[in-house]
Amino acid sequence: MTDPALIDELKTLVEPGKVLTDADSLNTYGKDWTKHYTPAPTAIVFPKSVEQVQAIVRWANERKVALVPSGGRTGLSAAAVAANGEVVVSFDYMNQILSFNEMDRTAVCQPGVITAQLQQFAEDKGLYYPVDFASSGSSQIGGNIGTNAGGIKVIRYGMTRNWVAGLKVVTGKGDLLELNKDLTKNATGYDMRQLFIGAEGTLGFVVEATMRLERQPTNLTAMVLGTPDFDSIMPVLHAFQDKLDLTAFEFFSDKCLDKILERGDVPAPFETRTPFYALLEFEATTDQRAEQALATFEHCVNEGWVVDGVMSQSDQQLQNLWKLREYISETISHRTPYKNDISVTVSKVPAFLADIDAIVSGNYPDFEVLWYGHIGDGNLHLNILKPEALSKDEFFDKCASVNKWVFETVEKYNGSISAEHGVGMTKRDYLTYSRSEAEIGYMKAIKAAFDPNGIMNPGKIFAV
Ligand code: 2HG
Ligand code: ZN
Repeated sequence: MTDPALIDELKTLVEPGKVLTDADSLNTYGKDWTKHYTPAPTAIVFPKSVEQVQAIVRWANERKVALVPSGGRTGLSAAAVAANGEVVVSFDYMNQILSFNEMDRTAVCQPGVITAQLQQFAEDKGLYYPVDFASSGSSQIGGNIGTNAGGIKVIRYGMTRNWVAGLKVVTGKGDLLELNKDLTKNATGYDMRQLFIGAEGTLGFVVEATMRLERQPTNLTAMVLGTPDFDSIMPVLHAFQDKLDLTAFEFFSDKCLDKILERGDVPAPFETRTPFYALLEFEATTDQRAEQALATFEHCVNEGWVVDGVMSQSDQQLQNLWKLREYISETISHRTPYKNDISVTVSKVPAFLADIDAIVSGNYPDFEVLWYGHIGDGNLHLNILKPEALSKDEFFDKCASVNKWVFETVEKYNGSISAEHGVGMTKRDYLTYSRSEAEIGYMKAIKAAFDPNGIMNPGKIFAV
């Protein structure tokens, strides 16, 4: 616990009322969507300027106080959880888009800008911010940068990393650095901007980010296709990629569709039920593109890879098809599922999924296993729902062995134990399945260079 006397010092660094210590605030700001940890921060501080962030970090260095950055708290790896008396630094009041450069197509954002706010801003300017996911209405740009957030459009646009033109950061030592100066071409040695992206606040805090914007896509059109088995999905991906520039290629199992339909507010894509579904999206810029998509669909049916399908004819239909995929995580969240967010190269996906599925269902036939994710990127979300008969503790005990099998398989296939949700606390003990001891040694040395006192989000990515 941080000495309460120090909190009075902290109060002098920000505006009046911008340090909270009441139980409600500690509980709210001390956790993210992982829900497995008990939040226990000492205080929440709300800086309003770069200078205030710098003052907080310098003070924390002097007093050896651990700081945890807090954005929209939608993370799924406990990177923004404060469970050890830390001071949480919330960017809720640094939430402005400061400027826009039409020629460069960039917007300078404070870290607390909500993802959807930037998406709307871009749209108002006739442009597009392409990083998108179900939590874009609450997640913040600073958090997206901290975790290198991915989402549903990565197959076309890449991860958050691709959209950061420049960063201002306050390092763990309290220095203010301006990284890359928004340049497209810059060959002056180490690109430290990229180091801070995905660092989960362990090197310093992002205090300003210049985000690139893109031309708006035209006439986005989605198809949902029912496949007779899992192995048919990859040939479908291949067939469509041969003909079209896809903006998304997702999948979900029939069990996921069951959960969505049980909600009662999302229509079924079509009557036929199949074991798996692919959801793809493309720009139907010309009639020819839509015809190509239909011809590819017919080809997939003739090959036996697709049983039934539907193509959106309006914006409303496009949105309804997306709900089938985007609502899954939220729909099952009340069951506190065991989760994994894993990836391999696309060519390895079928064997990889089959291996994991066989191990889990072979050992625990009573587990309800839900598969979905960004399969066009090789990124699978494995969710397991707790059987009624097991208590939460019994369930999570059994899941500890699932973790081991899953990560051993990830290692065997040269994959990642965290494709897009980050390492945080939930994956830190498994990092060696994806990163060599030597690599981790260099990572720790980098952390020590930027944060010699170990005050920046300690216990995240690596144990302290
Ligand atoms: C998604 O793709 C999110 O829906 C959440 O990354 C995945 O809840 C999950 O497992
Ligand atoms: Zn995802």
